[in-house]
Amino acid sequence: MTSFTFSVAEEPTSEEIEKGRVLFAGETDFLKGVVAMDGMPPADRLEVCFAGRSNVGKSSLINALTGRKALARTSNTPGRTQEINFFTLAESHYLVDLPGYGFAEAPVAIVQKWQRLLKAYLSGRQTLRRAFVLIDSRHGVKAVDEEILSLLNKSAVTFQVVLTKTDKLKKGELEKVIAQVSTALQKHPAAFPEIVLTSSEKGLGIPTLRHIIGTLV
Ligand SMILES: Nc1nc2c(ncn2[C@@H]2O[C@H](COP(=O)(O)OP(=O)(O)O)[C@@H](O)[C@H]2O)c(=O)[nH]1
Ligand SMILES: [Mg+2]
Repeated sequence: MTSFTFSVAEEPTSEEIEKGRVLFAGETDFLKGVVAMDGMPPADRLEVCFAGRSNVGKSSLINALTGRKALARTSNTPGRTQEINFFTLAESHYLVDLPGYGFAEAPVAIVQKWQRLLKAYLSGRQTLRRAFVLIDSRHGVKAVDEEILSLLNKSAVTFQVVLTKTDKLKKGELEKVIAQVSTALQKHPAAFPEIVLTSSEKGLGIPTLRHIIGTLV
């Protein structure tokens, strides 16, 4: 079996940071929440999506990227949103907030509906350039994450792991979780070999992520 090496995404240069900043300084708006494929907006621009278990910090990350405090609603009540939420970024991008998973109390029917919609979205969206899979840096890759990782791997969408809430960790702990994530990603060849470390609270890694999104074509 081929072995992949995962590294931490490099700090962008000041020029690259500026480009990312300019992109994300563009107007951002909530476009629509989608519950079925026929509700998707036209695939007429570059698209990235964000996936992660409930409470991982997905809404906070989208808010931090766009500099909008309440664009994607953040809340302490996990598992509420079962819609795929589309946000416009400038005239050129869609940012897509996928429904959170791993909410133990969700009824089976809801989970199945989520899986069907997600599968259809991930395999059928021509303009989807990258999926960011958010992993809580305190927990690493858990069994609940494996399903989305496998789904992404099968759908041939390049995905990149973003560690969230790194402000909650000490340096030694961060290195351990990076190693754990790298090991867990070995069996998923569609994984992009760079991990992004972020803290929405402290703004860490936000310019890096903006830069990464800005370089996708
Ligand atoms: N310390 C810290 N807390 C965070 C960070 N990002 C999110 N949170 C908290 O984690 C909880 C869940 O965040 P939210 O963005 O709603 O998660 P979502 O369910 O994945 O959309 C909230 O209480 C946030 O304030 C972060 O970078 N650092
Ligand atoms: Mg959310």
